[in-house]
Amino acid sequence: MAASPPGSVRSQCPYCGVGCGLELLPPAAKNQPTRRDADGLPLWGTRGDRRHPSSLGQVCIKGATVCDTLRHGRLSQPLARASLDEPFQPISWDQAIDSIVARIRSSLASKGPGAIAMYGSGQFHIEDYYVAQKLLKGAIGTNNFDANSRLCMSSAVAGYARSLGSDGPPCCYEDLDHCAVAFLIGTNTAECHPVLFQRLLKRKRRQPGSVTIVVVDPRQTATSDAADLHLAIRPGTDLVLMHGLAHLMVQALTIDVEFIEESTEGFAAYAELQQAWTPERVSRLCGIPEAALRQLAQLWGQAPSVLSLWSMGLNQSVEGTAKVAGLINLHLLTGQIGKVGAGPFSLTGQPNAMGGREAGGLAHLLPGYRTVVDPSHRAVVEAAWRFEAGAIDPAPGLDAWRQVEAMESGALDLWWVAATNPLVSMPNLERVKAAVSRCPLVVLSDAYADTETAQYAHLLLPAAQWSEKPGVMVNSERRVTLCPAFRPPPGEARPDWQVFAEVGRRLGFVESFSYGSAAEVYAELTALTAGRLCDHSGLSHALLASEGPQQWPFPCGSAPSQEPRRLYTDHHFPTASGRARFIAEQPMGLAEPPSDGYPLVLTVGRYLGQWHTMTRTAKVPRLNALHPEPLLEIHPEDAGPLGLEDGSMAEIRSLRGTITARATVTERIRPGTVFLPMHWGFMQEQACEANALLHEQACPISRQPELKAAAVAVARVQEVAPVGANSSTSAAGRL
Ligand SMILES: Nc1nc2c(c(=O)[nH]1)N[C@H]1C(S)=C(S)[C@@H](COP(=O)(O)OP(=O)(O)OC[C@H]3O[C@@H](n4cnc5c(=O)[nH]c(N)nc54)[C@H](O)[C@@H]3O)O[C@H]1N2
Ligand SMILES: Nc1nc2c(c(=O)[nH]1)N[C@H]1C(S)=C(S)[C@@H](COP(=O)(O)OP(=O)(O)OC[C@H]3O[C@@H](n4cnc5c(=O)[nH]c(N)nc54)[C@H](O)[C@@H]3O)O[C@H]1N2
Ligand code: SF4
Ligand SMILES: [Mo]
Repeated sequence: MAASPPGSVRSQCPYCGVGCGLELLPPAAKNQPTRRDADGLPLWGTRGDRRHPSSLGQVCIKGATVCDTLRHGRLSQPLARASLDEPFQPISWDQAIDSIVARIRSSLASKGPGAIAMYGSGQFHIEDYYVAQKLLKGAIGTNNFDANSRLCMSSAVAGYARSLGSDGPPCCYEDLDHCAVAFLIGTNTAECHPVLFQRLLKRKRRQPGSVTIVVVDPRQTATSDAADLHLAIRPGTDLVLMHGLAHLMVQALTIDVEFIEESTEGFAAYAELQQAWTPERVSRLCGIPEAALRQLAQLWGQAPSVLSLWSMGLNQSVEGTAKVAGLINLHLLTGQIGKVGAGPFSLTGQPNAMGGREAGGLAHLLPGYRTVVDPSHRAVVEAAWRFEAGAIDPAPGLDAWRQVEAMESGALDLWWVAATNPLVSMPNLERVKAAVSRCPLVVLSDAYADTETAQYAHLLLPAAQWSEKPGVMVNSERRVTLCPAFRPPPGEARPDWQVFAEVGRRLGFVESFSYGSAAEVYAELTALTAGRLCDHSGLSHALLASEGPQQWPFPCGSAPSQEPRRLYTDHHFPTASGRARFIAEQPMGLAEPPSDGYPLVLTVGRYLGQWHTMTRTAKVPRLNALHPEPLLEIHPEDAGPLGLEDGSMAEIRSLRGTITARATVTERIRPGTVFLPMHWGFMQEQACEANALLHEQACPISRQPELKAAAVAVARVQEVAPVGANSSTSAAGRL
């Protein structure tokens, strides 16, 4: 291993939920060419941190280029305007915070706390998340704090809680080295969690017979290219597939009767439900050969260990929670949980979406995996925060989409958006634009200046981002990493938690919000997790700095260790009975199935080299070169009758809008399904607002919208637009 140069810093990558360890190399380090950033400051170098147990020195192209994104286009001072048609003017932090506090006070007096809402992000550090909870749920008295995790992980959160009694992925990355079957469903791991995928591939290359990779995705992807078995199911039919697998495994008696009897409940109802899901019916509904279904059931049933990995292909659905439960059912049926190489493992999207869950960062949660509806949970948190009993509202607050609806109806006075870009990432974008335009005060805390959401804000607050503020992040395998500050923030940019704390103090809660450092904030949070499943109480900034990243549970007094920690190895679950629950739910299918007028299903996802709304990755020429433009994937059987050729421009229409994109005609997608990337918002030169086409219907339990499917029609655009002049609904929305 190359020795660490003096002054190098260890941190976690601030992109995906794999949470790889990075080693940041100071600009003056030997062998580093001196490159400079937008301000002429020397650039830090990046390499994988070999001592980080989650990634063992590996890093993907986004992690490797993160330092190139840190300076360009930053917001460096607070900016304000009275109305959306005026230009922004610089103001001081004092004035900015005064105007927020004045609005909160006037809203509290006229409408009550429900007129105030914050929409945060899995890209917050855990300290940002925590102080935001305390401000909204404690000091202001509204649970209207939600995060973009609602669009991302909320079905996994709800699914784990329903089936196992608590949120919290039970597995470790090390399970990839031991599983006999890797079941990848609704995840393009190769592009979205690249370092994990490479770990699996490397094993497969070294010992080809040791693991069988199964991928379930309506598209052929870089992930399915490595699969032994790829089931290109019809979008939205995953729960049908899972019931079909259960049916076959029960029939073949490849189930774990002892585990079912001793560690689960609800089996009878489940066994009855899946009787109807015969292989013939399932293969017809899913649009896959019956032989492939049988092959998979046999594989799973006979495997000594099955590890399932999933992400948005399951979560982003009107039956997202049922799909997650459907997958967990299969693990309970076969006893594939709480042991090495096995378990239902949701891959977290963002670098700290996990930490957000632990800090209580959704509208129904409180810190320490607690909920607002539980009186004893509220009492513990109120006491810890030293607010009066009853300070926390017992009703869940507005989730992401309901915040939009509240703006639409005029119920919200203040919408504070932080570390997310909803004017690209929310569904039904034209409706979002109209709703946001009605809100009297829209505040945006962002690190970058020209985001789509900034075009709809009145007040822009410059955020110090990763590398400029110390804080903690938690990755998909429950590993907690300290991310130190090693560069100065630009201009007047401040850490988000400091801004939230300042608002709390100016509202009169001086003592509750007088933190001296991020370490103090973290210490307060860890105390609130003591005795809970997500126990951080033995962790601190100091311990993480000296001992390196640690997995939770880490109760007070735990010895630091690199040994993998798994949950539920004793087969005892945090439900009332101590047993895990089978959930018997009938599949419902898509909220908006294809119809005569809109005969295709549009699905929307990601490219390897771009991160969400491109505020960071679009600043790296190497990443842009990987994907020069957004492309509509369409099968030749669908493209042919439309006269659509490879490379021609297509118009894509849904009930909510019309956009254009260049078509790539490919057999890699299922006939009847088309695909667009989510990344290119209306501020991009090649705007392609996929989310203008999507509807907002959501899972009734998790409230996660169905961002993976909407019915569309595609037509050929007669005039081929020159590259860079890609028109879209966006033009109308651009201010
Ligand atoms: N490069 C890159 N990596 C990222 C991100 C990024 O923006 N860029 N974002 C991060 C975040 S926040 C997240 S949440 C994750 C997301 O990670 P993934 O969920 O892996 O990514 P997506 O591309 O959104 O969707 C995954 C796959 O679901 C498939 N799919 C669509 N409909 C269905 C269906 O009905 N059933 C099944 N089985 N599959 C379906 C799509 O074809 C797609 O290939 O990625 C993280 N990593
Ligand atoms: N159709 C469709 N839509 C989707 C999805 C999909 O698969 N399909 N995926 C959904 C999912 S899973 C997700 S996670 C969302 C992601 O969607 P967004 O959250 O909207 O995407 P990002 O571009 O990551 O936005 C993060 C913002 O935070 C800023 N930022 C970075 N660091 C900091 C910081 O420390 N502080 C502050 N204040 N700002 C910071 C960045 O500049 C950027 O503007 O999109 C969702 N939308
Ligand atoms: S796999 Fe994810 S966490 Fe790891 S370097 Fe790539 S983007 Fe960063
Ligand atoms: Mo996500």
